[in-house]
Amino acid sequence: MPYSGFHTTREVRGMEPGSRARVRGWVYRHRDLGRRVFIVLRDSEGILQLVASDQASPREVVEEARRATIESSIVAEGVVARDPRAPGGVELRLDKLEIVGLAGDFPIKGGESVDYLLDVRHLWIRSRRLTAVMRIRDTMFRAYREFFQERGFWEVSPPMLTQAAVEGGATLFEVNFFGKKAYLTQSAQLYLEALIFSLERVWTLAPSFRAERSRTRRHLYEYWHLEAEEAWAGMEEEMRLVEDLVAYTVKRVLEERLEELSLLKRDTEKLEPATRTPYPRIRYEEAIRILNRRGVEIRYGDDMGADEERILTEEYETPFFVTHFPLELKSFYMKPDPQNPGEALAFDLLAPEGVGEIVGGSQREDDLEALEEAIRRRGLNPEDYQWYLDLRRYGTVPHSGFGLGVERQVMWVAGLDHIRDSIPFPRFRDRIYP
Ligand code: NSS
Repeated sequence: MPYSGFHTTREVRGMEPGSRARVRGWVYRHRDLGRRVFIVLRDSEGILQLVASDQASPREVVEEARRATIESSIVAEGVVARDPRAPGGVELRLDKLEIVGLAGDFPIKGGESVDYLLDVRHLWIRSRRLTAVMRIRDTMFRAYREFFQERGFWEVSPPMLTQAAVEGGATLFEVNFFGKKAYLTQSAQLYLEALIFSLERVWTLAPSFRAERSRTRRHLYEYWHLEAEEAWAGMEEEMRLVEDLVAYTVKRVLEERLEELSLLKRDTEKLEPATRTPYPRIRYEEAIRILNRRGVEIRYGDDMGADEERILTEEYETPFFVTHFPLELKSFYMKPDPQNPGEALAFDLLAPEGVGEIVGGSQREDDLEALEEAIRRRGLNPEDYQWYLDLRRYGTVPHSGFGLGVERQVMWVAGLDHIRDSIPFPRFRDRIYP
């Protein structure tokens, strides 16, 4: 049989009984009842029951169906019939079947441990659960791109190999670059800042790398980072951009990926409120007061970790901003609030349901001397940042930007309890395989 001119399982489920259909895919389930063999076929669009029976199918088709092991690839042809017991209420009664790739004993049978499933990630990636997440992820990528195109942003491509830290030295991955030290990028921000002086509004979607010290349910060592930077924008404008972006992408997923969300048993009513803006805004000092009221021992000036964020998220049904952090908690490039110079014009966006921070953004320090001073105060070497300081030497402008952790957003939208399943091949400290 040729491998073109096929129907997807989804198309077949919509066809009239009695129509002829040709399908191709992989054996997802297999049941041999002697005179009848049931195969549930999986393709990128879903599943479909195939039946080969002594009564209705040629003998060699029944035999071939019997031989088709789990995860064998097959092509098949037959007549569409309704059957309330079949998944989706439709089955295909076969008169042709060819095994294309006969599978050996498949190493995943159900009930395996998380660690084992990470070892065989290259096979587990075929699971319906991960397929649903990957489709949601794709919808978000499309939505990001459409959003920024509609808003008049230019998409740019910063380097992954860099020469200085953006987000502090502690999480830098070092690379031997022909005998010189280089690093894997933590953020494209400094390069995006260089690009706003011509393009004004830029964005990118690229990997970032963080040698995180602790293993948590929301940290990856390699993640996808959506970042945007705008000339002539202050913190307020930037927060409006961020909430519009997040609301837009959630809306798109709710419109286009309901089947996948349902397969993942995601309660979509909990996502619905996030499609409406504006999101609540609280200042850092207010967040500290809320936490104290909830019995958390945290003082003004302390950093909020995952535990504190989780408690805060219980106060809101939508994502919400925490703003005006103490300057010393934040990165060197953030602009102090002129009204209150001990606080940064910075914001985090926290996702509800315990997820916590998905976006970090700020207005940038645009004054040359203040920026040099901030670099020094953090024990960084201004020599490493000369090109970045040049951006303040030649036509500096007020500007703001942010970074969104794509996997954090996928984790929240898809309702995953761990970040590992929001990316096809997660990188962890103790494993870079597969
Ligand atoms: O460190 S951030 O908070 N901010 C920046 O990197 C800025 N330079 C971005 C910018 O303004 N252009 O990281 C931004 C987001 C953060 O809110 C998380 O959602 C995500 O990046 N992030 C991560 N996701 C997964 N794993 C790890 N390790 C991780 N680190 C940050």
